[in-house]
Amino acid sequence: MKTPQTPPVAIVMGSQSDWETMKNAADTLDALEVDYEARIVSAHRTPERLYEFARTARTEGFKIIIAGAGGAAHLPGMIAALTSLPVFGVPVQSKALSGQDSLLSIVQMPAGIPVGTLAIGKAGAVNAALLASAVLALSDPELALRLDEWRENQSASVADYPVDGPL
Ligand code: RP5
Repeated sequence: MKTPQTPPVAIVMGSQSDWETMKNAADTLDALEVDYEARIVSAHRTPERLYEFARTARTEGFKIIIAGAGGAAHLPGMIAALTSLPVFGVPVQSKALSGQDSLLSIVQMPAGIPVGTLAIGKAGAVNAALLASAVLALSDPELALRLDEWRENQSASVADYPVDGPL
């Protein structure tokens, strides 16, 4: 059953160590005034938590799941296997392989269970939040306006000409 307190977006990550990356998704949602809940759910270390979260996500009231993980990054795919909610995967930059392992683990889903996969690291986390907001904005005109404003501000922040020296 949908509870009014449940935010539309769940940000889940495989480890506390992923938060430095996934906080960029949270900060972007904050800027767009989109509510979210952030949780640590490890496919490997807390598989029962993963099952419980993914199986109940829709009835809890979540609409979109942003899932970040690194290395053998099964989290986004396993969540997508257990719920038909949209899942956006963020490959966290790993130490051993700089996130190439995370990217390939998340992006190469077999046909039938989609994970919308973003770029490795901060860019992916920010864009996952923007994409989630764009989907929610389909049925939220005020959010659509905030998203347009966010883009206008981004455009305005880009200088016309490069300058020498540090920024
Ligand atoms: C993955 O293993 C996590 O998503 C994290 O990116 C990676 C390393 O986790 P820690 O060893 O830092 O907890 O499951």
